Amino acid sequence: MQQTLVLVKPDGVRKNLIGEVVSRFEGRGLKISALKLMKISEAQAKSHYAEHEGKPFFSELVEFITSGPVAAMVVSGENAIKAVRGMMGATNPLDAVPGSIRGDYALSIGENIVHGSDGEDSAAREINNFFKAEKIF
Ligand SMILES: Nc1nc2c(ncn2[C@@H]2O[C@H](COP(=O)(O)OP(=O)(O)OP(=O)(O)O)[C@@H](O)[C@H]2O)c(=O)[nH]1
Ligand SMILES: [Mg+2]
Repeated sequence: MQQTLVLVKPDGVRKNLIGEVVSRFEGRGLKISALKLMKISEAQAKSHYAEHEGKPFFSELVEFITSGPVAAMVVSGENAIKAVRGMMGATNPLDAVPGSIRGDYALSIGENIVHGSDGEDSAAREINNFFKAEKIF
């Protein structure tokens, strides 16, 4: 059993894709263990994307992820981290296969609909960043 932090990013929320994303995970057999709509603060965004600090697109990344509400969720199941990453598709939607979320709904690397933790350490850190004091079912 693994838990992973998924965000439907502001572009996904604007495109009314929260239900589509949740439905794909549930259909696969993964569980939604926590879920909320929220606006990410600048500090929380910088912490979430700390690994990218110093890269040329960092400020753009923080600006985008704070540009509107996100749907934050904890997704649980066997090998949930890898399963979710596979369903999201490649970072650059132009490389994401059709049938993946990014391959079906995005065209631009800066606006690629979803985030999913990339490993057990980042999942634990990110879940703590978003659901610190909250119940995870
Ligand atoms: N503009 C721009 N954005 C980038 C670039 N590389 C990555 N990003 C953005 O930064 C986010 C985080 O990058 P990564 O962690 O390497 O990619 P990822 O793990 O597939 O995506 P996340 O699940 O969002 O973390 C990506 O989802 C992109 O939106 C880039 O070269 N240019
Ligand atoms: Mg990442």
